[in-house]
Amino acid sequence: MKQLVTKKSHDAFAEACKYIPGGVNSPVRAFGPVGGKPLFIASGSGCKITDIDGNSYIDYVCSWGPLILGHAHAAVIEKVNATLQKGTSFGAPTILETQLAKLIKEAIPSVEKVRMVNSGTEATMSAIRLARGYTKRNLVIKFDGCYHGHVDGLLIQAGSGATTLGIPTSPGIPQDYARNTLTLPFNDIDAVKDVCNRRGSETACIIVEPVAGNMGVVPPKPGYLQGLREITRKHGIVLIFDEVMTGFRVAYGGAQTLYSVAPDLTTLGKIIGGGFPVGAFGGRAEIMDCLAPSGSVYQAGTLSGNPVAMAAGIATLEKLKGKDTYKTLENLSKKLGEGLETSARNAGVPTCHTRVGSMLCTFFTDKPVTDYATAKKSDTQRYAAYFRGMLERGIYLAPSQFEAVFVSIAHGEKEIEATIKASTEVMKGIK
Ligand code: HOZ
Repeated sequence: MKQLVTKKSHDAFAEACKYIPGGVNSPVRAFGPVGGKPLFIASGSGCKITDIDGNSYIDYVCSWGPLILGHAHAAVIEKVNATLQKGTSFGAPTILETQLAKLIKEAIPSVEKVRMVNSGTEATMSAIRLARGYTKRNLVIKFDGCYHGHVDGLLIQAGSGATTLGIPTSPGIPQDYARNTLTLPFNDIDAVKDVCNRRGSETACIIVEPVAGNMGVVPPKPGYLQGLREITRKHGIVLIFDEVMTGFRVAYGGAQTLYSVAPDLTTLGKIIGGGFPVGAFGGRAEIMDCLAPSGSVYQAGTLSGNPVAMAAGIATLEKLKGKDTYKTLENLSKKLGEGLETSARNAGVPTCHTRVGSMLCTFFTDKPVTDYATAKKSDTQRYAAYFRGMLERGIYLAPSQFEAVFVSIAHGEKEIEATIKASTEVMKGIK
């Protein structure tokens, strides 16, 4: 293990802090909860990233999920380059938008029509407005620890950075917004039944990450998603699956095909942009057609459906469609998950390991993690020590206990083995 020299990153961070709040453009990146300072990245190739001091790491953040093909994949770069030469934005339709929409519809049968936006946050915000417009109801039900972007009405008991930084409900959200959001424990179907029996007729939508990925990775209990489908159908509530993280990740058709539950609306992002800023929301045509200009629910965007981003998304999905992609991802991820679990067990460190496809998590707790309350029992100091030990050995994990490990098809057996070896060493030193 060589001593990490990160002086250039530290200097760059000090400079960034002069101009950017907290020195970063998204809070979890600041490394606050794991100690130390963020690394500034110079380049990425395959499953590796290199910082501006020249240190190279096996990357399991993968830009927080989008880079399922790895960094700078040749097919993506080639299509993006070709598209760039023809212009970067027109604010008018291009054929690329329809091509990506068609690929999404083919992959996710519940999506009959889809609208492109610029981020996952925009997708959930728009899907909720649409659900409200469609049902003419106001109430939204979400689940503790699920994160749906930084939308006002959804930043209540939210996961991801909000949990990492201990901000359960952000200041700046008017009481009037918060009043229209009910939060319930994830994986507790009786709680949903109970609330819907009392307030179902006021409820516009239930929004859920079908596999929670922003309080660490928490899979749905068997029958939970089916239960949500039955309750929402009974009460005329729009069921929204937030598949920004899981879409094209846990299966080509997302969590909804993996668990065979069709929501009314789906939000997407990350992978469908191939590393560019993209989001999308889609679903039943009857609901989607309520959007302007076919309907009266307003939603718009100058850069929505941007040709360069569409090109990256198309190249990524085309590649993912290839034979055995998800089998390869599953095998690599299984090996990694089992190896990490063994490393903890052999060192006597109490941990709970979760995995759905190529999304994994090591929670530093001895109890099973099934929801936000149990996820929050994790020892974040131990995670921080683990994170730092792994980083020193060239493994780049998310700088927060409450995020996922993402495996890409660019990771190979060699990197998985190196990661397990590093984990074995680090776990031995965890107090
Ligand atoms: N919301 C992302 C994690 N779930 C963080 C995005 C970022 O910092 O880039």
